[in-house]
Parts: sequence; structure tokens; C-alpha cells
Amino acid sequence: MNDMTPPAVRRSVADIEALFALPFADLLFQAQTVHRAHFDPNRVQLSTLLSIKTGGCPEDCGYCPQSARYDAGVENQGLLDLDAVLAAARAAKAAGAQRFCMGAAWRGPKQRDLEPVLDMVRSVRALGLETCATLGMLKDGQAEQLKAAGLDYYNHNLDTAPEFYGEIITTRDYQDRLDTLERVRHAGLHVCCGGIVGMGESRTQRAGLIAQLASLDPQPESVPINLLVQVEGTPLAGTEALDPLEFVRTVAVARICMPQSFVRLSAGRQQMSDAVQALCFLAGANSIFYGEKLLTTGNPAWERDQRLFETLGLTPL
Ligand code: SAM
Ligand code: DTB
Ligand code: SF4
Repeated sequence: MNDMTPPAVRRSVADIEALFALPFADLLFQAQTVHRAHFDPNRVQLSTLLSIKTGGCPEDCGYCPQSARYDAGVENQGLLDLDAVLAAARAAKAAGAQRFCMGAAWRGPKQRDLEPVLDMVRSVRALGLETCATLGMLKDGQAEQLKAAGLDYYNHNLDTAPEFYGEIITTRDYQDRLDTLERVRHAGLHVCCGGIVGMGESRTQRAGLIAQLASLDPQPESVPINLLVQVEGTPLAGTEALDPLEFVRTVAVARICMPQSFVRLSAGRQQMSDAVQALCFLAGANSIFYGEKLLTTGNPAWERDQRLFETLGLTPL
């Protein structure tokens, strides 16, 4: 975005709920129209994830298999070494990924944690990949260090609407998340910020999440919309599944409210049919997580996505 970019329209939760309530075809038409005004509708951005530090997290996010508080079968592992990260980054690049996103199961990085991550960022960038990291909450100065190492994007999600948030996480509050996002923006990093649906929230709360994301100023460059991956042992396992068409509606509403953002069809694709994914692309999704694993759970194999792209006539950015 540059100085010529017009400010995005700010919408109330009620206005966003009215978008959700449109007839499906009207909603998709509106989303597709907005999408075509800002993007080539047949191109998709590809990000590959790697968990560089898995499990043992002190936080209590009710959806997350990496919290030490739940028994979801995820072992607490140390930080990966640089060679392992570089091997995964090279494989991602060879498969056609454009961005490599490194995730750590931390509340936030300590300075001694950050140093090796800065090396990873520098080395991954030297391969010619865009870099992204998601390390939890950042303290003053940490976003600047990441930026100086060559980090392009920082992912930090709002996860859900403020009104539902307390049912999902108690160890950090909404304002902590907004503060980290502010530090990221202030350091000149691109912001990747989205949320999760299918956690038992109401439609009003889905609208509330999108209202919050769309009110960030400037809006995030990248907006991951995750469908809850239910992992046995986490408190949210057994939640009633979200209707897939309601997921498609959520993507369409995100596209309309954040016209210039990359909207990423994120976690939950492995459980989704090709037809539902095709509707998500029609609704304005133009990015995916690409590669057989998310952080600890599965994602479609490279080949399945390549076939889907061929079927739909989509090409990587
Ligand atoms: N630990 C850091 C943090 O939470 O700030 C970074 C990694 S964390 C795993 C990144 C994001 O993954 C979470 O904010 C959440 O939106 C998403 N996530 C985690 N578990 C998920 C699940 N089971 N289903 C869908 N999304 C999930
Ligand atoms: C995001 O919004 N989704 C990704 C990424 N940012 C870090 C993570 C999804 C995690 C799904 C559960 C898992 O694999 O552990
Ligand atoms: Fe920890 Fe992040 Fe999982 Fe929350 S989402 S438990 S902070 S790894």
C-alpha cells in the first residue's frame, strides 16, 4: 500500500452482520467483484509453515495442541537448529512456495531465544524466500531486531471477537495482542493477522472478529482465516463443526471488508473438500498454507494442491 491508497471503509459489527445475512449468491458476487478490482482472481500466494519450536507452551489457548496444559500428544521440543530450518526452507522453495513462515510455541521470545531466530531469518531470506515469523507477544525493540534481520512479515492473530475471547484464552488479553500488532507495524514489518472460526462462536462474533481486523489501520497485508482444527485433548475438541458454507461466507465478508489484503484460506483445508475450497477462492481467498504440515497438524500434500490448482486454473503468484 502507498500514500495514494484510499482509506478502507470502516464498518460496524451490524453492517458486517448484514453482509453475512445476504443471499449466498449476492454475497459471493459482491466479494468476487471487490476481489477483481484489486487482484488477479486466478493467482494465489503460497506460504509454507515450519514449527521451529514445538510444544510445551505456557499459554492456555483452548484450541491449541501445543499448550503444556493439555494432553494432545505433542512433545515439548527444543528450538530446531539452523540446518534443519534451511533444509525445510529449500524444500518449500523447490515446491514453489513464496514465503516461509517460522512458528514457535512461546508466550513470547526471550532475548536468548530471539538471537538464533534472527540467524534463521537472515539465512532463509538469503535463499530468496519472503520471511514470516510467529513467535508470540513481542516486547519493545524485538520487532525492530526482526526487521533488521530481514523479516518481511510477522504473524500475530486476534483469533476471535473481543466478546468471545475470554472463553478461549485467559493467559493474555486482547489488548496484549493489539499492543504486539502495534509494535510490529511501528517497526515497519508487514502485518499478518487473522483468526479462527468454528470455535463455537456466534455469527455476530464472527462479524466482530472481522470488524476488529478491518479496523486495524492500516489493514493487515495478510489475513489468515483458520477453521478450527480439532485436536483430541484440547478443550475445544468436540465443538460442533461449522457449516462449510458459513466458512465460505466468512471468507467472502473478510474479502469485502479488507479489499487490499491477501485473505488466506488457512488451517482446516485438509478436512475440506475441493468444492468448498473452490468456493473459498471464488469468495476472494487468494493465499494458502502450502505443504504437508501446518505446525503440528496435517495439511494437504503438495501434489493434491498442485492438482487442485490445475483443476481450477489457478497459478501461484
Ligand atoms: N505461540 C505464538 C502465538 O500464539 O502467538 C505463535 C504460534 S500460534 C500456534 C499461531 C496461531 O495458530 C494462533 O494464534 C492460532 O490462530 C492458530 N492456531 C493454533 N492452533 C490452531 C488450531 N487447532 N486450529 C486453527 N488454528 C490454530
Ligand atoms: C495462522 O493463522 N495459522 C497457522 C499460522 N498462522 C501460524 C497455524 C495453524 C496451526 C494449526 C494447528 C497446528 O498445526 O498445530
Ligand atoms: Fe502457545 Fe501460541 Fe498455542 Fe497459544 S496458540 S498455546 S501461545 S503456541
